[in-house]
Amino acid sequence: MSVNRLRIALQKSGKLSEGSIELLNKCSFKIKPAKNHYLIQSKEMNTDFLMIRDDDIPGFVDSNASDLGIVGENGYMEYALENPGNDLEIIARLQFAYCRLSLAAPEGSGIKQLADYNGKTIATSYPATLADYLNKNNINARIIQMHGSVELAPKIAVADAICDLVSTGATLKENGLLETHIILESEAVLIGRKSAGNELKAKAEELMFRINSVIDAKD
Ligand code: PRT
Ligand code: ZN
Repeated sequence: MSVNRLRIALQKSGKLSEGSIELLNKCSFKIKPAKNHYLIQSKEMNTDFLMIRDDDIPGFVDSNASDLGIVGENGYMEYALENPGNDLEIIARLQFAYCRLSLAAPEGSGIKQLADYNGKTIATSYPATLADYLNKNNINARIIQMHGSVELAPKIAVADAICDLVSTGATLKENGLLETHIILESEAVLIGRKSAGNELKAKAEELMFRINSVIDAKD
């Protein structure tokens, strides 16, 4: 077999994709995304970029369908908690796509302190991360998983409160929700496998050398 190509999974389109592509293009990769292209090949470091949904990135890397991936720390954390014994590690924090995973409750609901969440129902797209936080803080609440529009859950009486990603806070405000507790601070991270062999580890280091030069130039 010829020398293995380096496989890097990126979000195809969404809040991580632009930042990921911009960062890598500053590292000379020349990625030009196109609508139906799920594979983008680059001569630079003989790389295959796999353009997929962000939710699929941790699983791709963990199961060796990709060598590296760029994902939100929140997505990595959810996967890691859902899959104990996984082989993933964070190789580097990439300083973009900053956000936080927070608990928020409707204005006037009376939910302010963490203890106020006892006995309540909380809607979230991050059930494992929320359950872990609630357990560690001895809070007993029911968790409802939603894959989108989490901020609408209290309005339609599906939940008393939510746990969702926040960036500017505008979405919470528009929906009459008050942020009460930050569960996780997140940014884009480069992930890989702990058990990766020496050849792959060396490639990841070379990539990090390039990425760090870009990040350092920005600071
Ligand atoms: O299609 P695919 O599954 O790939 O994308 P997606 O829709 O699941 O994810 P996407 O693109 O919305 O987010 C990808 C990642 O970007 C997240 O996992 C975070 O790591 C990061 N990120 C950074 C954010 C935000 N900022 C963000 N503001 N992800 C989501 N939001 C949403 C949030 O859910 C809420 O609806 O934006 C809204 C809040 O924003 P503000 O500015 O109103 O507070
Ligand atoms: Zn997603």
